[in-house]
Amino acid sequence: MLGLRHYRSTAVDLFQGDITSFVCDLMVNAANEGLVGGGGVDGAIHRVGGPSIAAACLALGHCATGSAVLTEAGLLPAKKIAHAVGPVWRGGGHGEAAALRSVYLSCLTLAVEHQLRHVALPSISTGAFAYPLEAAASIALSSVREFLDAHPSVLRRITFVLFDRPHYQTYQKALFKIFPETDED
Ligand code: AR6
Repeated sequence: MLGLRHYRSTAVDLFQGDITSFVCDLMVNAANEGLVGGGGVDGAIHRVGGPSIAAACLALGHCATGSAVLTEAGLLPAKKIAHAVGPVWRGGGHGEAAALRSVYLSCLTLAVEHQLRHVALPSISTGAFAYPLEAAASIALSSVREFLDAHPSVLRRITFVLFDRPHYQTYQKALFKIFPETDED
């Protein structure tokens, strides 16, 4: 299958489409520090998920760049939502790469802590936050690999849900580079 790898007993795969209709345990949102909702994935998640998600975000109030917080999933086809705050691209010299790695690791850590075994993630920071796509895809997939090296056999599936063809193709290249072949251990 195109866009699928097995690594340390976890499937890592790619899907092109709208994350709000993707059935999973943990759905990741690309949020902002104020958790106030916005455009892109965030707008779609709040629109489809209904007002209980905004109420839960309001109660939490804030999430630092590079980390993620959990809320209920409202009407979305997931058990929980992780509101993940990626970095705004400011030229690359302001810790953007470290923050992007950290936000992916935070989401996966929350998944393990809450026994959410199928995680769906968007391409964090590559929309309104303007992170260059190729570099972001490489960090996304290498963070997943790093996480699976440290936590083998816990998560069942990690799916990147990419909205458009250029994102899908760029993530596919990164997937094949970072996971050169399926490991059937
Ligand atoms: N499903 C999957 N991917 C999507 C969807 C969707 N429904 N909609 C957009 N994308 P962005 P960021 C893609 O801007 O860069 C918000 O206003 C989109 O094409 O959603 O992290 C927040 O409130 C792009 O590839 O997130 C923050 O203020 C990717 O998702 C800010 O934007 C990320 O684009 C966060 O910016």
